[in-house]
Amino acid sequence: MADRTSVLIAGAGPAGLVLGNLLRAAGIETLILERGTREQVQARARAGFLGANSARVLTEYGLGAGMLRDGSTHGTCAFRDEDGEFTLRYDRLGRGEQHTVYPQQRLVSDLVAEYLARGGELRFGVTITDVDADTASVRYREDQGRTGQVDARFLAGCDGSNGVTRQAVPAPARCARDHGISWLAVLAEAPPSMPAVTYALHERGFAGHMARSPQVTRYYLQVPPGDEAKSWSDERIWTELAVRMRTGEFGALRQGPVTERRIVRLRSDVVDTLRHGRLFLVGDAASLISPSAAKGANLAIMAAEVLAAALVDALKRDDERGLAAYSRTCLPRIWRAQEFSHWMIGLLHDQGGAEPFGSALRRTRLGNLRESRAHQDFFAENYVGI
Ligand code: RFL
Repeated sequence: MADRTSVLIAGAGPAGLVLGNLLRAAGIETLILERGTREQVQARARAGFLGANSARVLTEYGLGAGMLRDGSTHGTCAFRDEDGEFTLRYDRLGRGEQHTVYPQQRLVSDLVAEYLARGGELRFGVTITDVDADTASVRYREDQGRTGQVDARFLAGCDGSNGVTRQAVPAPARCARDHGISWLAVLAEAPPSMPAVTYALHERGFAGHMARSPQVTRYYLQVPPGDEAKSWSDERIWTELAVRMRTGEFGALRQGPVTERRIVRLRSDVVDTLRHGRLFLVGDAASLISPSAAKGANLAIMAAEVLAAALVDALKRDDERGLAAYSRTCLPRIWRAQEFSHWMIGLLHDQGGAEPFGSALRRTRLGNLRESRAHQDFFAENYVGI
């Protein structure tokens, strides 16, 4: 016999866990099915930069204790290129907002604990294999091999960009771009080397520096498409970072062991209707966004809040207007983040001598950001906001 619940949530990432917590706070019955183990989910180091809206949602719904205790606020970023370095105090530009830096794995651990404390049901090691958006039912397979079915009133697809729920959406409803750029994403057990997020533009390719905690720093290196992470030894990473970060001019990096290295292809896509029958897509399942502007987890939290309010109205007050408007409410915000993320890709990468026109445009965009208050306000508003 099938299990029953009010809202079946596929996936225990930021999207599924924020949604689950908000629904539990309203007393709604939920079940989260998650493919990974609890340890795997709580160890997945990805995002770190939470925008102002994310910090508000987490704080307002009682999910922000860890973030407020151990996170740090950032309101400055720096750009380096052949013309030197300049710093933007984005917390004094645009809407005057700042980031809170709190590693995603810490946030996910907090959200799992709080969801369980709120009486939410969460099964790890369970892979959803089939989704029926019209009847709101899923079939699953447990790691031990047992299979089963859950029937729900509503389904929330929070299973990421490679999940199964977005496959229940017809193929033509997707809009995608591969930017043809790859990054080596590195986590190093080394304190941050600079007080701010630093974007280094260099003829050898982009390099980025982002604090994650007082002991851990994320670095990015643009690498040729098709490159493999295993060809980047610790030594090669630090040598290349030193060149692109122009350490001779700006000071050495604080080095430490590299604990994670992986290739990230810069790709973006948007599913153009986030509702199909009784299925609602949230987070990366709704829209994959390149990490160039650190928006993915922030979009996930934004949509989770919108969907939670709509589901509460539907289930408690029999009012489905919020559900009917879900796509309309979220898509403009998703596209705005996509547009800015794409703008950042243009700012951070060029092909040097191979494409001099593009290179000159890139330098001009950076020059505008260096000199024009209007460009700086545009940057600040989009960088922290959604
Ligand atoms: P997630 O986090 O991918 O979670 C989906 C969950 O669904 C599970 N799952 C399934 N469960 C059951 N059955 C199935 N068939 C399933 N298929 C999948 C998975 O195991 C997983 O647990 O999606 P969610 O919740 O939408 O959250 C999205 C964010 O994780 C993502 O957008 C961000 O990490 C993106 N991102 C960043 N976002 C920011 O806002 N700020 C940042 O600073 C930032 N830095 C980053 C990033 C992403 C990165 N990578 C690796 C692409 C840095 C990097 C390097």
